[in-house]
Amino acid sequence: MKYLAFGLGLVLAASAQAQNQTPRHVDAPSGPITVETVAGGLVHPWGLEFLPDGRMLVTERPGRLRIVSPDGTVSAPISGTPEVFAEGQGGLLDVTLHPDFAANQLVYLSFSEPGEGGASTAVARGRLDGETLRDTEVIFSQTPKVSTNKHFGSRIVFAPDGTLYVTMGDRGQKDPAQDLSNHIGTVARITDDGGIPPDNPFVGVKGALPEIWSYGHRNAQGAAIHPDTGALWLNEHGPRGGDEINVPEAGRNYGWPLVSWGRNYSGWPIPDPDTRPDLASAIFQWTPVIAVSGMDFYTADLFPNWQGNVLVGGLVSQGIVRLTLDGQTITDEERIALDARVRQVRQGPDGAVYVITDHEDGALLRLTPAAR
Ligand SMILES: [Ca+2]
Repeated sequence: MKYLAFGLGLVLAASAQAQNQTPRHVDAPSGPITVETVAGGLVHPWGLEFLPDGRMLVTERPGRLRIVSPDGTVSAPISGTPEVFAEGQGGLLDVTLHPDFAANQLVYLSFSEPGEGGASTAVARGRLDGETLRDTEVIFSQTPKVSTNKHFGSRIVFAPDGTLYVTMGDRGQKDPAQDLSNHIGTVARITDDGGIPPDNPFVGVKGALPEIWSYGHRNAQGAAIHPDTGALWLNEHGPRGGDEINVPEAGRNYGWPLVSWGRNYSGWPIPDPDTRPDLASAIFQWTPVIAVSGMDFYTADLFPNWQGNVLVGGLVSQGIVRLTLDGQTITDEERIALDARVRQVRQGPDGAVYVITDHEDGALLRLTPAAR
């Protein structure tokens, strides 16, 4: 009994500490930043979206969707979410709102869908009603399903024209990323109900799947729409070396596994050169890798010097990277250390930068400028 009481005391002390965490300061190269923990105790959080009322939707990879209030209150899991394949890198992944959410309450989720042959990336949508998703339906499934548990990609972002981009990984299969008869290693572009936009590049092309927007991607886990051009930008993991930022154009081939700035982890050579004139090249690459995940453009006033920059998360680099742009040219790079695996980085409606840390005890962080 004595042992039990001692154990319980420790648990209480630990959770009390987590609730009262004081903001910390990070001395970034461009100035000090205040980092607050909005909510902790999230299990491998992956996706983050802002509701119009100021609350936030956060996915947990094992298969839960939660609502986090600005005061840090975390809801019970939202019911009505799809069954997920929660192994390895798989599970409940990204979340986004329909552009007309205020009228239709539609929430979109990407996830690893179990099924015949293994699992694949899929997109479901449902209508948020309190803490329930109603009429949840799967509107897109990557084909084929395969038995690996990695490289699901899986960011979902709506374009200004109302179509939905779905980034997908190569599922560890490599060569099929060059084969247009499957969705392996592609970005798909679909309508809000999973249909095919008639102006997709491979509509009517024999042997190609009509959802495909671009291909030759290895594992794109960050994506955002450029605020001025409306174009999709994404980042994708390289192998040993060669994390990339790409600006995928309709129908183009981004090269994996034909070319890469990286080398494979074991035995399997990637031919030189790093890119070829017949393939679309990345606009930026990191070697050694930062293990890219998450992306957003910064357009708010709170960090005036960050306006027009792109923010990228790093799992291995344990922080965010702020890139200054001139068109599609990266002119400066700042590394902001957060000492945690960053899965997603988003600008919030208040102009603060929100960060999801992907750990067993993961967190939702809020970054604001600190007084010098
Ligand atoms: Ca590439």
